[in-house]
Amino acid sequence: SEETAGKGDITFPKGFVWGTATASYQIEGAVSEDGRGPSIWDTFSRTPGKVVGGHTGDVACDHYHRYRDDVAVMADLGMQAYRFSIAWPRIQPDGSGPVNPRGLDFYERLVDELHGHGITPIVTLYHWDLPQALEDRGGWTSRETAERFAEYAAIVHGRLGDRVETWTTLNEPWCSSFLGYGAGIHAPGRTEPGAAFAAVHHLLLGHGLATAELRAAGAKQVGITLNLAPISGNDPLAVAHIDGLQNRIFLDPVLRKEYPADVVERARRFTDWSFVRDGDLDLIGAPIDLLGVNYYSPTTVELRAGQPANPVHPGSEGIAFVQGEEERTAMGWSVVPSALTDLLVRLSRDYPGTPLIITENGAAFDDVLVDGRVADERRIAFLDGHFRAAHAAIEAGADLRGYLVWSLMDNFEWAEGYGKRFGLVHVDYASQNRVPKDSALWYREVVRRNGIQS
Ligand code: GBH
Repeated sequence: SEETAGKGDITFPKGFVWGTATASYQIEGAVSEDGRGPSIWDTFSRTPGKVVGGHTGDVACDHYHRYRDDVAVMADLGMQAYRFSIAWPRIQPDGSGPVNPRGLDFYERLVDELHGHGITPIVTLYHWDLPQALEDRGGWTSRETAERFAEYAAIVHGRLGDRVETWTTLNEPWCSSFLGYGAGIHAPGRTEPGAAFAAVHHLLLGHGLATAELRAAGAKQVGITLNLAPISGNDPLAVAHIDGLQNRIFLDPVLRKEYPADVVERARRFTDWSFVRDGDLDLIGAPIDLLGVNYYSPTTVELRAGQPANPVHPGSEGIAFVQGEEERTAMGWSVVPSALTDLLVRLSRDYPGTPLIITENGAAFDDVLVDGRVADERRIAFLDGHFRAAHAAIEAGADLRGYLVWSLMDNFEWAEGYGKRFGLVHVDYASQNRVPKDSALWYREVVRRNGIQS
């Protein structure tokens, strides 16, 4: 009650949704089971030198076989929602044509298990595991991939549409395009800036075409998840440059039906944008019900003569990326909770009218399992700070509907392999034992109270 509320207490709006998130290739394993075809991440992770330690997702958390246990863990933790992704190569092993019913069966079992425990499923249709057969025909640099993606979306909705209300099309198209086709840090490992811009457009077109399919099929809520970062710095043009490449190149087409003119202009040295056709932006900018925000860390830039381009931001010569004295996670990312407030407030100011949900936020730390316990107080402090920052944004008027922590459990951290642990639940990769960390038990209380009691 008001009387007993302490000074540092915060309570979220009624109906605020709490949960966790994962992605198919990072947790499932079972890469050649039940008719799954190869994805670009199978190929990439098996290419020497691409992933730390030569790790692959072949076994990962073995979630494909242990999903019942994992749902039980979520239920024990009082989770209300679970965001997971569907592996396209399980549904269409060749990326197009014949459907593999055993792939759909798995996700139907998972969704039913979630409902059986009162947990709301939130489906991501694409979290980076493109069928290799489509990459062989150009991947996201090809318009065809966008069209195939829409067909795949319709197939999945056809099976799960009666039991899944919330759909997001893509996870972080920035990573797929700029890390995958521009910098080569992610699959498919191409290093061509021009290809990265073509991938941006075809990913967004895929989102638009899939959204149309989902709408036609009667999907209740449709959205997209972007990895957004507040950009700051002492030079407004440098800030605008990186903000354009990181944030506006996705936000503006989806929420304003246009590419930002300054980004289009600067990218002309890499592409003539001829892949953008009449009508594409109307599809891409069709209304969405929910914008998923993945937030990890802010970016600070400054002008520095002679600075070579950062390969993840084509054309960024002369701009240096700097970090302050803030605490860093095991990934080396600065911990700045206030930047989350800034980001959410900026989104509601610049792109009003679209409800927001945090589809990922979390951190990797050097966790150790001692006597069956992980005392991850740094993760508790991280989440406490970011939950408070989200609450401050709501108080400032942001329409934030929920918060999904990355991640339910330790998993395959892409190019970093298994060494980086983002989980609320510890995974022993030898035994596949799951142990909720102290942060998971702390989070259970936050969810139970719909807030923090300090
Ligand atoms: C998300 O990516 C993914 O959706 C998820 O699968 C992944 O496991 C999780 O986050 C943790 O990484 O690289 O120094 O310039 C987030 C990817 C994180 C990429 C922040 C850009 C900027 C810091 N982004 N990163 S840096």
